[in-house]
Amino acid sequence: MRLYLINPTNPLVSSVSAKESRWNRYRVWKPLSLMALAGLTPPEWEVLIVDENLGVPDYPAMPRPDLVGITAFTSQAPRAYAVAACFRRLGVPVVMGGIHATMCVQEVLAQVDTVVTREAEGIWPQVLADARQGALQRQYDGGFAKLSQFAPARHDLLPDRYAFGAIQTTRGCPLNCTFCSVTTFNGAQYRQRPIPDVVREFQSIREKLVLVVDDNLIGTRPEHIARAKDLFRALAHANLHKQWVAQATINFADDEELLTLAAKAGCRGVFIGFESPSPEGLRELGKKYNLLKGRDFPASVRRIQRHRILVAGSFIIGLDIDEPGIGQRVAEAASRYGVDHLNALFLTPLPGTSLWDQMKCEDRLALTAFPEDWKYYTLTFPVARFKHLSLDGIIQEMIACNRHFYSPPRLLRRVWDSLWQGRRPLVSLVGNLSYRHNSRVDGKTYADFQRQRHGSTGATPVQTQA
Ligand code: B12
Ligand code: SF4
Repeated sequence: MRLYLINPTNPLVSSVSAKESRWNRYRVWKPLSLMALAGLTPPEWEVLIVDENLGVPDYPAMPRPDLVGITAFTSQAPRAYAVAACFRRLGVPVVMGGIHATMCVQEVLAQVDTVVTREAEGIWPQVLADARQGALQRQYDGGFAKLSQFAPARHDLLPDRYAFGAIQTTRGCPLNCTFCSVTTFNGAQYRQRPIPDVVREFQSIREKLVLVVDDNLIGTRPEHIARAKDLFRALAHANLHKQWVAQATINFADDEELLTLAAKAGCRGVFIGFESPSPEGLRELGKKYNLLKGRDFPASVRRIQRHRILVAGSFIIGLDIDEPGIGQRVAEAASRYGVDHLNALFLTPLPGTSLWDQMKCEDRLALTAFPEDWKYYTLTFPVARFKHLSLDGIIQEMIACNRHFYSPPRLLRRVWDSLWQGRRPLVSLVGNLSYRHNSRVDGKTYADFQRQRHGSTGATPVQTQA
């Protein structure tokens, strides 16, 4: 039995396409969902993982599979449907799972033979058994998996062309921020994998650099932090010689011992969601952790950096309280906090979030020609109607934000600080140049976007020169 597992590309997310530039090797991340599915697949199946970010194959010319499994974030849905149609024309049954299939079941059912909602661990062997018998059902639900029953992901199945390996150690988040899908998708309960399993799987990863995909590696409660410390001790003890980056909330900075252990275990960078420069913005987004009394973001960032861990800060532009000038304010806040990289994104209603429910109810979704328009739901296009910012206005704010933060003097200043403080100046330089390059590409992309979507509205052409 032959199984193809496919990660569809989104041509609009050019920054993750390996072919566009050599640097993109550092931004093409492994599709861990498919590696996890492969790990759950019994040996009688011959498995091939196709990551279209590495190139799109000529499917009809390949040996005919018995089953195709497709994963998709919402922004990948249109391409996922094109791939599904291609295989269905060949008479091959197609199963789709992952976040978009879970949030938009009816839409996906119209495009594929079978939909698997939520996590696959508890149901995938059953789906495969049914497929073997030619008795696939239309819909399965995997529920929330017991992480102690995780099969290790198949790290051997993808080619050697990624800079980063990938691993997951926890699932779920209790915080339920309005714009985020994680609490609905993976549940409010924070579930952790047994530490020996994580260490073993880490050992099986070829790459020296690893992305820990957990939404919040250290969790929120004292027992979560204690477990994170145990995990870091175990990773350091295993002497893996890996360097890794992870996502965490700002409470990562609150515990000196945690930081010391993380650095010893190989942590070299964290992505932290600061989201908004103002408390009103944080309240609007339900970002409770950032609102805790006495929170001092510059001091928190410095504490993390003292352990030679880089901080990438994420902010969202387009909140109901955001007015003209927000782009500059975000860039100034990010500079004041002292983050090494800034990742500014448009407020985007994604299906399954409370933001989606609110905006849909208020008739504020601007791009609704679904499924085609899903390709714009990448957080890098404005897809909604914003309270105080027009479409042109918010694009100009985004450009102003990146232009300010990644201006040559500020960029050099950050690299100099990194050098002076004995951190990682080269990584800082490369990261900053690559973000700057990307924001300039985005400028051109916005111009195309405006022309295509709103050309008839007389939109002002955007200024792309940094
Ligand atoms: C790692 C990650 C990335 C990596 C992607 C790596 C990759 N190629 O997969 C990078 C950094 C590139 C990325 C980019 C983006 N991401 Co992202 N990302 C994640 C993150 C943190 C973890 C995903 C992961 O690897 N999980 C581990 C695996 C094992 O779990 P899984 O993917 O859920 O798969 C399980 C099930 O879903 C199911 N399953 C999945 N696929 C399939 C297929 C079949 C056939 C079956 C049966 C089952 C099945 O089985 C798996 C095992 O249980 C999630 C958060 C989350 N908790 O999901 C956000 C998340 C998926 N990302 C999100 C977003 C919005 C994006 C971006 C659009 C925006 C951005 N700037 O971040 C871009 C999109 C890029 C694009 N190509 O269009 C949203 C998606 C919401 C949505 N409705 O689409 C999430 C949920 C975060 C959030 N805050 O809401 N992301
Ligand atoms: S944004 Fe982060 S903290 Fe908020 S719900 Fe999502 S994963 Fe949890």
